[in-house]
Amino acid sequence: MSLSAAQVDRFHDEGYLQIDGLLRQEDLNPVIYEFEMIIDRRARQMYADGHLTQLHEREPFERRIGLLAAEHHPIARDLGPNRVLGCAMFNLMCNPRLLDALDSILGPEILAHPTQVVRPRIRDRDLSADRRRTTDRTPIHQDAGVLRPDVDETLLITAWIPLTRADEENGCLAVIPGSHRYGVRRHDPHSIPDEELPPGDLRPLPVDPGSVIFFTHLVCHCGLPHQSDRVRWSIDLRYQDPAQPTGNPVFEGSIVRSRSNPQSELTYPQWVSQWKRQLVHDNPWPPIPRWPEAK
Ligand SMILES: O=C(O)CCC(=O)C(=O)O
Repeated sequence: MSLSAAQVDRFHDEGYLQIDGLLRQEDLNPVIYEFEMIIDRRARQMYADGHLTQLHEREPFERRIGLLAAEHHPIARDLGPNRVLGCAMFNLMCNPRLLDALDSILGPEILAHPTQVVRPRIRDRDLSADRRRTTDRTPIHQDAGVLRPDVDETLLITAWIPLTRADEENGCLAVIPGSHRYGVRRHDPHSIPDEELPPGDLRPLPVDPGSVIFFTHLVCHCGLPHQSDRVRWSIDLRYQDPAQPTGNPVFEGSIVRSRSNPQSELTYPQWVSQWKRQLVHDNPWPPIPRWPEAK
C-alpha cells in the first residue's frame, strides 16, 4: 500500500507515522506460527534438560513465552530474524505491502538493514534470577545513537510491527514527536540522559496487530514498562536506501527491492547463506560502541 503525500509529509514532520491495517492477519500468522514452533521445540528441550517443570502447551501465543520465561528466561533469547532464519520471517521482511509503504518514502531501491530485532516483552517480575538484564522496557534512545556516526545522514526507517496488541499496560512503543529535528543526542551509552532530551512529551502509541509504526533513526523513542501478563510481541525491521551507509561495521544488509536491478533482490536461500556466512551462531551480536567516553 503506497502512502499518500499527506502521510509522507506527516512522517517527515513528526519523525514517525502509524499506519493502521497496513498488514493483514494472514501476513502475520506465518511468523507467529514460526515462533510458536521454535518456542515449543525449545520448551521441550529445556523440559527434558530439567530447566522447566511445565510446558504450558495450552497457553496462547501472547502468554506462553511469559510463563515459560518466568521459570527459565533463556527461552526468550535470540529470536532475531538472523538467528531464527525462518522463511516466514524473510517473507515478512519482503512483504510487498510493507515495501510499497517504504517505497513512498525511500524510493524503489530498498535495503533491509542488518539490525532487526524480535521482542517478546515480558514483565520483569516474572523473570527468574538468571536473567542477564532488565528486559521489561526499552530505555529512551535514538537508533542512530547505537550505530556508527556514518549513519547519521542516512534516512534509516524502522518498521515496528506488533504481533500482539501493544498498549500502555504491556509496554507499547512511545516517541517524542518532532525529536528527530534535534540531531543525535549523547547516549549513556544506550539511553539518552534526561538533560540531553529534546523538548516534547513522550507519546505512547497503542496499536493492534496489522498496524505498523514507521520512525526515523533520529526520533527519540522507548518501549514503556511492561506491567501485564500479556506478552508484547513485536518485530522491528529497518530499511534504507542501499547507497547510504548503514552505521553497522560488521554485517551487511540485504537488498529487498530494486527497480533498477531486480536480479539483486535477495532470495530466501541467499538470505540464509548470507547470515550463515556472517553470523557465528554461538557468538553474541558484537557491540557498536559509539560513546566510548560513557561510563
Ligand atoms: O520495542 C521496543 O520496546 C523498543 C523498540 C526500539 O527501540 C526500536 O525499534 O528501535
